[in-house]
Amino acid sequence: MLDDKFYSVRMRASKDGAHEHGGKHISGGELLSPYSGLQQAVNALLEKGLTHSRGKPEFMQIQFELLNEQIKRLQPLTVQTNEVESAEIGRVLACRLLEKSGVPKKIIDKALEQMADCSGIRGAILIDSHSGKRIDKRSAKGVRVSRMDWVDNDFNNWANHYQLPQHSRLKEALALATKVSEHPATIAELCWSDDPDYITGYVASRKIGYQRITKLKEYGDEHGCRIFFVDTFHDVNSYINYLEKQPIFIEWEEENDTRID
Ligand code: PML
Ligand code: MG
Repeated sequence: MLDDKFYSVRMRASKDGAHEHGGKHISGGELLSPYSGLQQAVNALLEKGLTHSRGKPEFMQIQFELLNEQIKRLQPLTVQTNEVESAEIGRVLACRLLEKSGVPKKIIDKALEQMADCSGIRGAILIDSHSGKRIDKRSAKGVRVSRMDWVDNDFNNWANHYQLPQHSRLKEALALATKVSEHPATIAELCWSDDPDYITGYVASRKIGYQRITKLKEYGDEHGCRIFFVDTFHDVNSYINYLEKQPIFIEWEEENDTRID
């Protein structure tokens, strides 16, 4: 690449006021771009925020910022798709996969009980996998995982290779999950979308990879979920700093793919 300096480009959109004034979250987006690509990056995020199934935004912020941190390059997590017939079966499977990743059953139950109070949170909530308590102290904001990207062409080759959909949604979710699971404090992540027209979610961890579950809620439901189960043996502040600040590029090359099917 000719440009060696990269910028983090971020967007957030809401309606009925800005997020910090209680507005409804509509859309968010993250990109990494060289200076020469900033216009295209800003346009892509503008388009994303303007055409969202959660509604028409009345507030939008797009910002870019030069990165001083070294960008880390990661291979995507391995992906499996689990077809399920109902959201109920999907959630039972999600719990099994979380247990398999090392989260105790009683902690999963406790986290899911807290989900009801967490509706409307736009970032992730962090749950201590020893006590089941929320530890991020970020109230309605949650923790926004930022500064990660995956070049479209590289993602499309990867998706072609594994016969997976070439959706930006899958690209963005897998980039985020790969970044999150790379940190040793992450035991597992559970996520489903807050978009009413998208019902596939996933459980991800280093142990089991990125396990898509085709139904985790009903169509029309605008309640999303993003929980990180955290090993609090690690320092929580430096973990949050990694999630928010460490720039990550996902890269995939067929010849370096270590996946065993
Ligand atoms: C989101 O849209 O906010 C999350 C989508 C998660 C699932 C993506 C997929 O694997 O299809
Ligand atoms: Mg969404």
